[in-house]
Amino acid sequence: MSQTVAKSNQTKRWQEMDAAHHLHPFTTHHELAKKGARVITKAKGVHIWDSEGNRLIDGMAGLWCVQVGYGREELAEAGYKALKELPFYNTFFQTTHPYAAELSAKLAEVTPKGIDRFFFANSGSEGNDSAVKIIRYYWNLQGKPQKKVIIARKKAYHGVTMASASLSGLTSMHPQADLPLPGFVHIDCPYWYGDGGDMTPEDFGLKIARRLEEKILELGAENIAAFVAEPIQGAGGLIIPPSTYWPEINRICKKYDILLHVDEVICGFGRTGKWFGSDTYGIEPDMINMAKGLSSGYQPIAAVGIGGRIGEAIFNSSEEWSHGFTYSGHPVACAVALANLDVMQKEKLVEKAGGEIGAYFQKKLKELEDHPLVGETRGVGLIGGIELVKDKKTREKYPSELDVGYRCRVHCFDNGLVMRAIGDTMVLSPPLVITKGELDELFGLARRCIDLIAKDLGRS
Ligand code: PXG
Repeated sequence: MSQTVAKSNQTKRWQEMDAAHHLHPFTTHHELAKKGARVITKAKGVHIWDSEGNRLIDGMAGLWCVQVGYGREELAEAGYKALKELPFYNTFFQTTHPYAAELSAKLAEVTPKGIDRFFFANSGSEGNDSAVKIIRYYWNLQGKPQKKVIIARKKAYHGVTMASASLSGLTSMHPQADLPLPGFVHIDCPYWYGDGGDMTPEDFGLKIARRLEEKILELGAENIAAFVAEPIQGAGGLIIPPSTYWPEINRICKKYDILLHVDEVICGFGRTGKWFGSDTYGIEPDMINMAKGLSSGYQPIAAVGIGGRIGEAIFNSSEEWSHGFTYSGHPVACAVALANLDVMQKEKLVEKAGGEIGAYFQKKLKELEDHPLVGETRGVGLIGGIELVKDKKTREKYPSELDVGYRCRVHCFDNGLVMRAIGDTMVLSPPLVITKGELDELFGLARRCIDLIAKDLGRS
């Protein structure tokens, strides 16, 4: 497969150092060593450049995170200022600093109703791991220590630490580390295009939501601690829930007194056209996890937001809560996150994603459905998926050995577009600052690359 052909000696040197010494996330290393990694050296607005000077439009906002676009002076300056004033201090043992205090208060303003206290971590995975500990602690404080089982979903992605990977329902992540841990179970997810057959999306949404009720009844509500889910499943294939799904999940969690932990790592901070996916879908979370868009990826920071009943339980407990990271609420990360939220509010980026720009993105996405290879497009706000299929009528997929999505992604890279492939679903999640003109560029390239893979498959 093609990759940047190293022309310059500098690129070659970086590739050699990297191949010799760098263990990459989610990578088959012997393949990468043969090809040489693409070296990304700079970024501005919605574009990135590699070390050979090739410019690409970043349809994935990095890894679903650069909401405000690259190269924002406001964020850089906020980070620099904090680095000079208070490069580090911790938030353990009864200390705080202005950045963590102000960011907590800011988050209480923008997060869904009822979420009003925040624990800081450094990654989405750490956030979810912390959430699992909070869930266990909450039920222990309630005198219900038997409420332990956590129900999550197939195709869910919640991160890679031991508990977060156990929550994840992408089964290929499990065997290398003997996961999931005991006490984590997975139910079906609302993937209508793949699994819905002849059902309407609404009927299918209800049927799949009721899998939660079935699992609760099977295991006993007295044993179930929480249900954990992303509003839209991201890394599992951009699975958009039918409109009936979340209201039914709300109902079931309340009826059986199950905590609802919503993983907003991708959907948070405007991605779906409102501040949080929970706002878009009317989800009533007891707890949320956020990362990525919180700092637009400029600094590693995550936050677990907790609602009233969990907050009260922990705050009113007479014992110390035994959890926290050295860098929980790191001043530089908090300062950059604050500047990021400020830009988002001043430039009304959430309103844009939920308004004209989001609508334009969705229109351009939908237009791809006329392509012979495109079975379905699906999206909301500034997130979208394009599922490539062998047969539009029957929804039959190509055999996985053909690597259709991956090959399409290679065409994208070679033609100046970053578009993620999840199986044969191509995914777009661009910076929220993207303009209509840039969306035209993005979708023009996307169509060209789908044409190229169609040609490879003899479909044009
Ligand atoms: N929850 C969700 C919903 C995520 O999407 C995490 C938790 C974990 O966050 P950290 O910061 O620990 O990576 C994520 C991360 C992909 C891809 O290939 C997706 C993520 C990360 C890396 C790659 O789509 N999501």
